Amino acid sequence: MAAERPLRIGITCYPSVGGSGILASALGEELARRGHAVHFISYERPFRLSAATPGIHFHPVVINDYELFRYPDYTLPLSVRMAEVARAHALDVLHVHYAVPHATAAILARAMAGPERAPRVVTTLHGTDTTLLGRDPGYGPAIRHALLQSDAVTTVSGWLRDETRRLLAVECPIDVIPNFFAPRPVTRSRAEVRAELGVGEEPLLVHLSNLRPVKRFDLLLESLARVPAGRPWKLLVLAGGDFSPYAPLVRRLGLESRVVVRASVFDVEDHLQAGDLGLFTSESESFCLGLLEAMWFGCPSVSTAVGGIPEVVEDGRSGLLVSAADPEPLGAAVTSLLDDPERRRRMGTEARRRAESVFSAAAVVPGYEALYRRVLAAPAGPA
Ligand code: GMT
Repeated sequence: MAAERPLRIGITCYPSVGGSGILASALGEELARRGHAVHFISYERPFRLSAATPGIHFHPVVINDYELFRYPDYTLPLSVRMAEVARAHALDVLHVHYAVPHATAAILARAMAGPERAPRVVTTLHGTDTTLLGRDPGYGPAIRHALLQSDAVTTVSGWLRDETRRLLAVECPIDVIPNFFAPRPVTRSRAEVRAELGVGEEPLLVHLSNLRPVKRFDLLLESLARVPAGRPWKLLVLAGGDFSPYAPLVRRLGLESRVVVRASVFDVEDHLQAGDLGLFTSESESFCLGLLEAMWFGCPSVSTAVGGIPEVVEDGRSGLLVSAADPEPLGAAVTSLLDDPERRRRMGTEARRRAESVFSAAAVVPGYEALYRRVLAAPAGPA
């Protein structure tokens, strides 16, 4: 059988710190490694995108801040750039991550590219594009239209698929393709990183997120305050957002000597290998990429059983899920794993095994390639 031809794929995502941009960058790199040509289109080069991977191209979107507009517009310049890149590089597929405004821009770009050069549009929903913006009457109808006009729609969990159907009433097929993580090699030893963090033999809890209110970092701190005094532990926070609003609570709970914060860390792998236990207390989460990143480094986790998290963690095997947003049971779950290093290690091994077998590039990226080939084989237009 003849080998399938490499594809030309456009990817649009948010370039700044955030799970959807991290996932899109990793996907682009993996697709390029598999021989496809990958064209990123965004207002900045995504921060996690390696400069070294051959086959990756970056096309910046230039935004003019015209005085006559009260609010600067990104959607139209983005759609124009998408159409230019689609024509110039004969894109097969335009894969947009996070619906707003990327999916709407892609639908417009597809129309502008013209019938000969129109790429197929694949939209991947990541979370608040459905759960927050999908409910907003100022956005919901535009998101729904863009989804119905996409050649394919994917979500990062079954939970998000169901929420999308419920909130946006879209009847089109939705494929669930989970997130994956492809860790880069570490550059320092675990011992070096722990020494740099001021951590000795005590268990190191890790939390990584943008610290937005949905992450309920306040609940996380309150839960740790319930761990009985005398247990040795520290918490490493890899903050992709502003930590300062939480500093007063850290002080009030007397946790100053326990909490180590590192902001906008690029060598996330170096830091994750230093951890022993992940802690995530979000009130909503379509997937929780940070939790998966910790699993890759053998960290079991304690987390709230919300959204797509139960699809990532098997309760009692690779971590502990707590159904109530309540510091008592969360603190008790943390304490139980602090007190039982053997169980923690067993669960950590299981977390790593699950990450490798279910959420690795090798397990997930072929699903995207198959989806691209499927939409290319089908007549153009909505699924
Ligand atoms: O939707 C958001 O809140 C932003 C988004 C992002 O860009 O980080 O986070 C979502 O996408 C991530 C990557 O797929 C998921 O891991 C997060 O769970 C999800 N966030 C929420 O659902 C709150």
